Amino acid sequence: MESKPPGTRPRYDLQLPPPPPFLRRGPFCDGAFRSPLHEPRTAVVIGRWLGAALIVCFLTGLTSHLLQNPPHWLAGLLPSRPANGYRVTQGLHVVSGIAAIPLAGAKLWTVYPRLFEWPPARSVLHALERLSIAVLVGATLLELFTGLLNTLQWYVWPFPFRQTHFWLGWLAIGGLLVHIAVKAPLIARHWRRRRAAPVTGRRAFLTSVTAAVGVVTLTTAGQAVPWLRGLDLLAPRRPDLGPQGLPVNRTAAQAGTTDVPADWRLQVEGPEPYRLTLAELSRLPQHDVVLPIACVEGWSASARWTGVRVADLLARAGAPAGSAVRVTSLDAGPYGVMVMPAQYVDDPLTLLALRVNGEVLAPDHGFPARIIAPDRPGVLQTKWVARIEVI
Ligand SMILES: Nc1nc2c(c(=O)[nH]1)N[C@H]1C(S)=C(S)[C@@H](COP(=O)(O)O)O[C@H]1N2
Ligand SMILES: [Mo]
Repeated sequence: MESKPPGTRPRYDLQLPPPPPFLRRGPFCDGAFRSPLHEPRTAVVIGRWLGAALIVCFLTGLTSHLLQNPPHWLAGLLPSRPANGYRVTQGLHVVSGIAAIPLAGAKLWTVYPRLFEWPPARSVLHALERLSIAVLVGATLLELFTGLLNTLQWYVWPFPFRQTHFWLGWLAIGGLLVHIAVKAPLIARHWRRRRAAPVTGRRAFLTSVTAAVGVVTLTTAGQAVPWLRGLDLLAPRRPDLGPQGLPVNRTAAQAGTTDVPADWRLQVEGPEPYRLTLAELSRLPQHDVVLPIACVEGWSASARWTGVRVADLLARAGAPAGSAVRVTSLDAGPYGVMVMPAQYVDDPLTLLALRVNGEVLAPDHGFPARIIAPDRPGVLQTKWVARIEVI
């Protein structure tokens, strides 16, 4: 048994000299941390789960960022299939991010006595290592916190969410990789259960952490995973609640688009520009597609959309094949203008939708016309479309 009787300082892999007498109180006193679970095998087991969750979260977040704001060289290479690709990566992003919250709590609890390690730094290298952990912990906690609040659309900070979340993600993953590299020998030593010393309570602790992860995952994943919908108790959205059985992110009232001007025309700008009334649009060949809206805020929901193919609208404007478009909404807000690269324009699933689930679009879903395209973030599924320009 390596488990120590209460009353001793946690030892980990090194023997620490005690702090000076005047500091030996609170967390610095002998035996301040009584649980035998502040030990490396527990830290390694939870660290593996947490590391996996953070890596999945980072990669899917990067995917989301690149899809929403592709750099110039990438824009033309993004695939428009599989049609629900973004739904899957964004669902994984939010599920792994939420699962990481209890894991991060458990991991920090396991290792936090080391915060009071004495001396605070034994060498320049050791000081750097501790600094990298400060970056890792700070960036990860802020990242998880801002991400969770974003699913609630609750922006309590003065900085822009997306850029902050993006750069914090890089800091966190950088800190994580440095941490794994530095701890590699320790991790290797405690990787296998066979070689780990038994510690009282470890199994119960790990079971509790697994249960906590299971509960937060099962009660929130339903915002994106259809067959978990019934358990969706803690997520801010139910994907089947909202006008026409579909959630709304920004309502027509918020966007100031409740009253569509009586002289609304879809304006198509290209070599042969033209304008169409809603009645004229509805007389063009209509197509039905089943596509999800997958919001960057974590929820997704599928619907049956009916409307005109964007490719047909462009052909009518004499646009050459392989044209990209700029779509402008009646909404003057930040998502009122959207650029769509050619591969989405050409995809027969990409519609200027006039109807959803068999009904004329509700104002909140973009009446009179909205874009719906495969494998794109919800934020680019522009509602209240006024103009489509070939670029
Ligand atoms: N013009 C405009 N279109 C928009 C938005 C917006 O704010 N303005 N919000 C987008 C976001 S973030 C999402 S997730 C989807 C949601 O579509 P829905 O409200 O019809 O479900 O619409 C998108 N289209
Ligand atoms: Mo969204």
